[in-house]
Amino acid sequence: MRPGQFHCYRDVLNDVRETPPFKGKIGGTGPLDVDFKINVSIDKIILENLNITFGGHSKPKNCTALQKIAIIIPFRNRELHLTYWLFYMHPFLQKQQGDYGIYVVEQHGQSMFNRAKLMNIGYTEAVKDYDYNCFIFSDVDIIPMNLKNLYRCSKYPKHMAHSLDKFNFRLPYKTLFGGIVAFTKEQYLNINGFSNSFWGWGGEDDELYQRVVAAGMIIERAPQNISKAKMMTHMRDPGNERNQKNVPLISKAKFKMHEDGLSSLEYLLISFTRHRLYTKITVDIGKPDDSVKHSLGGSV
Ligand code: UDH
Ligand code: MN
Repeated sequence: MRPGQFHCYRDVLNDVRETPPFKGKIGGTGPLDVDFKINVSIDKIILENLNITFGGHSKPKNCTALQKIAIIIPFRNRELHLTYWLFYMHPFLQKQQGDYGIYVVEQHGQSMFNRAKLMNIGYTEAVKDYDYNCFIFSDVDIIPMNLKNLYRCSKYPKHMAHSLDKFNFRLPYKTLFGGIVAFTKEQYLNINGFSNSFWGWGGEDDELYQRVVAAGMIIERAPQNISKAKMMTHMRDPGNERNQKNVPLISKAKFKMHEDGLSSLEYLLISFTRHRLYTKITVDIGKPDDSVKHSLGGSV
């Protein structure tokens, strides 16, 4: 911290819930009007966020942030959703005095989507890029509706998408841990990240919850009234069909977590490009059979 600088307001690692809501000049308070019908364009967002440096980084000017936050977004073919996300989230994160960078991890090709593996890749690439200590893994289509919903890490892994318009702002089941989750570096390493074995839609978030529990942690959720968020409505994407075969993997988390995750992550980096509003990481992650081949010890 430079002499004369102060820690940012509301930014004490492990204790974000204790601090009071924003006051005075630091951004706004309370609800945001999130609307997915308005016109948005990348050029307009750039003009409205001139403080952002290439790769989609920003840090507060008048204080030193304790948390350095990498936001990891799994991605394929959702350009419009990403544009809305950037439109709402850059101002949001700056108002929250975030020292943050945005990483959009794009799965190359047509093979079955693997959201969880993209998260692990985002983590792995982000730690090489900057001294991050907090990782927020977010779907591209969910926008918080209240500035008090802090994009920060906490004492325990934090679930940040428990109050979605899609579910009438209620938690559909207690162990839901999808959409947006926040982990400190330590917490994420502690569970060896996500499983790499979930291809297609579903289950990887439930398995992540099991890892957290198996590692002796609990999950945190901010109060429901400040955690409201909107999800853009969409159809299921081609190449991300529901995979019923994933279900049995969930209960095995406890036994598999140390061999399936960050420690076993394999991918081919196709490109790492700093765009004006985000860093795009395009990767070839293989296809479901590849991992079977590996576990059988090479070529089959
Ligand atoms: N994602 C992509 N591209 C894809 C698939 C998924 O970018 O082709 C990413 C994106 O960040 C998305 C996230 O993965 O927000 C999760 O996928 P999802 O949004 O499809 O998951 P969700 O649970 O949708 O929201 C389930 C299917 C909705 C069917 C609704 C029918 N009424
Ligand atoms: Mn969605």
